[in-house]
This record gives sequence, C-alpha cells and structure tokens, in this order.
Amino acid sequence: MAGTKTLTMIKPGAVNNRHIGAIFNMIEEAGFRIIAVKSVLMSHLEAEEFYQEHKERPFFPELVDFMSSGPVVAAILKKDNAVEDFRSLIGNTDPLQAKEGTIRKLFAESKSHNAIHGSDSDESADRECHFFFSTKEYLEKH
Ligand code: 3AN
Repeated sequence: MAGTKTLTMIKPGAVNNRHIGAIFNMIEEAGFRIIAVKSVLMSHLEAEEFYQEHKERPFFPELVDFMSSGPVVAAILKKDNAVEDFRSLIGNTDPLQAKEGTIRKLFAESKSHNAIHGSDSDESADRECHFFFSTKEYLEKH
C-alpha cells in the first residue's frame, strides 16, 4: 500500500522570490495537510548529505551550492498516495517540460533552480522526514 507521507522543500530561489505563500496555498488546495514545517539554512555538508544519491552526477556541485545558498522551507505533507500525487502536483524536473498548472511550471526558473523538491519514493520520504524533523516535531500516526 502506498504511503501517506512525503517531504517537500521550497528551494532558495522560490523563497527569495516570495513564493512560499502561493506554493503552500496550492499544496493545501490539492488536498495535502501540512503536518510539520520549518525554515532551514543547510550547510554545504548537509546539502551533500541530503542529495547523497546524486553525488556522482555532473550537476551535483551546482545542486549543493544552490541548496545551501539560502534558506529552504521544509515540510512534511500528509495525503493518501502522497509521494506520487505530490510529484504530479510539482511536475517535471525541467520546467520547460512540466505540465501547465504544476508548481514547477509556475514558479521554477530552470531545471537546476526548480522551485521545489518532492520525495521520489516512500523510502526516501522516511529518510528525508527524519533528516529535517525529530519525531517530537511530528507524529507518525498524525
Ligand atoms: P526531481 O527533483 O525532479 O526528483 P532529481 O531527483 O533527478 O529530480 O534531481 C534532484 C535535483 O537535482 C532536481 N530537483 C534539480 O534541482 C537538480 N537536477 C536534476 N537534473 C539536473 C540537471 N540535468 N541539471 C541541473 N540540475 C539538475
């Protein structure tokens, strides 16, 4: 059975461009409940750890620089089929290929500065929720 939890980050570009409110509004309108939220300025090392699965990719240094360049807004979202439904809501990694009405189509500046993160599997969601939040900050049964 698909999980009910996913982890999102509004990325530094979208935070700097004042899109936090509009993006959270779209997330709630799409039926997700925001059960935990915080603003975090990741160190270079923390950004490397978060994106460890991409460490061999050519874009990794640029990704880590960007993600540690300013605060992100991290949140845990709840909904049935959370991971898949949230990836539909955010759209393709590349905003030029993202469908109309998706968050990345509306707010991404480029493939590397693409406004928002969404976990890619239930296993990633678990790992990423624990990366940003202690279990005191959200209830698993919530
Ligand atoms: P997604 O976030 O859509 O699941 P991933 O997991 O393949 O995409 O990549 C993680 C992040 O790395 C993306 N959100 C994007 O910021 C960046 N990225 C991915 N592919 C590229 C690329 N070809 N060039 C620059 N940045 C990229």
